[in-house]
Amino acid sequence: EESSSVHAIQAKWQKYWADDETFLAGGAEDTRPRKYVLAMFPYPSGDLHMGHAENYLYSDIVARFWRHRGHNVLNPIGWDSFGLPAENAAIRRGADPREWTYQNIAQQKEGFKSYGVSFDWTRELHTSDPEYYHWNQWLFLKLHERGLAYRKKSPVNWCPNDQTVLANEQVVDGRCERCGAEVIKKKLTQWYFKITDYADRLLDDLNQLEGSWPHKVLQMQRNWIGRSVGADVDFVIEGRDEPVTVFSTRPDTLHGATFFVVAPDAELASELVADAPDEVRERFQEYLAKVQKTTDIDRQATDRPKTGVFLERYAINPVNGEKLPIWAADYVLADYGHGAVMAVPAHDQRDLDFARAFDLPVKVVVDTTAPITGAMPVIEVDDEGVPIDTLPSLDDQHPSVTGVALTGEGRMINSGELNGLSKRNAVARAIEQLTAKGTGRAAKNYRLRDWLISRQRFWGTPIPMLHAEDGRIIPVPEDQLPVKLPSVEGLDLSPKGASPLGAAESWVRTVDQASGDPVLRDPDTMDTFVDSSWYFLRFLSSNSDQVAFDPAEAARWAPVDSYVGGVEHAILHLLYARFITKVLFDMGLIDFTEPFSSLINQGMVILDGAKMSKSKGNLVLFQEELDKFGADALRVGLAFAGPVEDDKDWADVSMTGAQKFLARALRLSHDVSSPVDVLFKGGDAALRRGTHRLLADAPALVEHTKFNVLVARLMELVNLTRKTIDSGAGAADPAVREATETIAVMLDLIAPHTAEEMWEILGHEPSVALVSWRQADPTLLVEDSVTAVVQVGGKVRAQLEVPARIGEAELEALARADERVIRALGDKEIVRVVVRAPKIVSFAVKG
Ligand code: ANZ
Repeated sequence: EESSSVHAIQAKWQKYWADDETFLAGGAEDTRPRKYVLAMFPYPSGDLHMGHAENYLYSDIVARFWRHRGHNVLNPIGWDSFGLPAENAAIRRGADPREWTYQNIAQQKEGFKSYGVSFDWTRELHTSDPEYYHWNQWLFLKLHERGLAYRKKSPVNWCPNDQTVLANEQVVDGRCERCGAEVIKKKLTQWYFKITDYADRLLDDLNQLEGSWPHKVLQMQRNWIGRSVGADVDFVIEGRDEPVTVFSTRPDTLHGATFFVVAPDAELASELVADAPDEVRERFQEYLAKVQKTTDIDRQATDRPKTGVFLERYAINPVNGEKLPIWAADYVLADYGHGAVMAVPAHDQRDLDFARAFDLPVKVVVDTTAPITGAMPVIEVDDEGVPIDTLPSLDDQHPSVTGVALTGEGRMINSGELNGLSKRNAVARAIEQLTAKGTGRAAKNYRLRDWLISRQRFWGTPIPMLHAEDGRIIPVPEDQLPVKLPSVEGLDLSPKGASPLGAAESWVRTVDQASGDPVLRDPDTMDTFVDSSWYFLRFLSSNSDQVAFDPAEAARWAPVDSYVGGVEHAILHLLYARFITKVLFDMGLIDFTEPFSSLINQGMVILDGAKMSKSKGNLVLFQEELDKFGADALRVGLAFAGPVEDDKDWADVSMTGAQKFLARALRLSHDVSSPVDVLFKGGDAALRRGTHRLLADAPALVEHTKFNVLVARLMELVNLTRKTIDSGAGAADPAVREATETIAVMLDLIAPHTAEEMWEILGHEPSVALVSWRQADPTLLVEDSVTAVVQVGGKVRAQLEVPARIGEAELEALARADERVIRALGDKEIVRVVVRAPKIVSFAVKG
């Protein structure tokens, strides 16, 4: 019976909110301060799950909070609805990916509505609608105009299972992020976005976010961008016209270079062995074949025995003319730096391992035992005044003996003019010398690669480019956008290594309007991370067919004030969105350079300590929990389950506890018997203090995302209110109404249906969601109160609730002001006052 009334209350208020349009964001004329609250939009993979329940609860709490604080709040929702799962499901069933996608969207939409999320539904978007992907294509053309979208042939990550390329960011531990298949390298011509042009800004602007984004996420982004600072050094190669450049973070160690290594799979390696003796060439080819089957992860593993082939060629060290043997070895990667290194085994562990494996010389050029602080070392002497050799000697530490490279600070030796300099000064000096001689220059290098955006799949945004027979590539004119996806009818979507769109003859074959030439459409679709890189701006103008977004609206609402989502997006999505934001800034369309001012990462909902999954059969189903306990109990259960960023074990969550709490809160509103316009003055002091302490603390609790603490505090206040009703003061005490109204207004963040119902029962008009939070009365915020006893002529006349830390004078003043004390004193003469704060005030009287 209770459950059916919970569902009736739910339905009643959900209908009210929809009819009333309670959660629509105010327009340009709304003068309240604005807040843009956003949860990462969902992928329509099926029903909502418990992860969604958590994610959208948190953003909803924040959105509701700012409405109560007098803000005009935007909290929109849409679907990230292109992508592989829809396509794979369509292939399995021989259906249209559209059907699966939009059916799931409808289902999830119902889920959100029955969960009581305060979305502005008028801005709903789906990235798979032509009205949306039109603007992906526009964005592509803009990037192309600015030289930021380009095609190149290079080795790409290829998922043999999904038969499509993957961005670097989508390869996790050498495997496809989606399906887990081992990723291989394939040489293909593909479209790229030039994110590397923005590497410095993407890195440096992270400082703006310090304190507002989780530290871990900032660090992951920094590592991903991976800026190294050092020098490019040119080496002449014997018998080759052009010098070869290497990148080094340690140009100070140039005198310690004893050999030279090229990546076996770099073109340079094949070129260098082209004229080598047959035997060398064969050995190299054999090695190369092996290397091509090795993942980059394995190649970088430090514990792997070093392998390589001597190419019987030599490089000349630009600082001393020494001949360095050139090796091909797989610990050097083809696509980092210049694909070749100067090897300094004394000071680089990888080079040292290699030198020891192949018996190559090791030359120390930094004395790491030398002090670098400038202070003279203290030399201990024995009884005869002979120095005790306490400092470690360089001989004992020689890397060829210890096998440990000397990577620490020290002073330069065996390095000509650099001798005596500290490592840091030597780096700067070496770069000056190289620059002066024209054999090198300061250089930076990044781990970040350009963003590969072509995908050989159907269910995505068509790339708006045309290919002429003569090889010209022609952008589709803006006024001909969107290039819509063709019907799926007659197309074979199964992975074949080429885009299924290529087979849609009547779609692929078209005519270039300008020249009248027959042309072919680019058959690839865009990585769906393009869709999500700017969607937060589309919400601001989601119904416009004239612009991607209105810059005036962006100026009003963006950047997003609070962004809520999973830490699994710490790199990919957030990096791409930051990049596109900077491009739009450079285009003059927005006036900010970071899209998300603050970021909240939620933990996972787990069961019995394990991640929930269909295959493990340990799923807690959102819809089942919702049907059984109701939206509010589910929301309370989740909010109370622990700190936002922690994983929450559903086995530890008491849903019946959540239900009971809500029933107790609701019952309070039924019991309140004071009139709706009663003044909140007087009444039970302890309850008033409880209410005002919560009023004082709650804003900071929400702003610091301590939602679980807020629930606990609400539970406390519900109990205290009940206790007050039961203990004499009764339901007519204005303090009881004050507490119950406060509970209703705050409970709206967590349990909005119950809150609306309470508010109505208490005699108010809906919606409680738009009621401002009251200020706490500072006089009621005294902490740790104790009871002080006031005696007059040896008799207890009054008991006072006072702060534990009250002073003697203040306590005496309070006692003298108390009506009961005034009455007891009458017109007697006070002969002596004894005050023992905070416990006793005793008046000795005469007459
Ligand atoms: C000489 C040297 C001496 C180096 C020394 C280091 C220490 P990070 O910090 O990751 O940027 N390197 C350059 N290109 C490479 C490639 N394609 N594959 C593998 N290693 C490569 O590393 C930069 C250092 O990694 C460079 O500095 C180079 O080795 C190596 F005591 O140059 B160094």
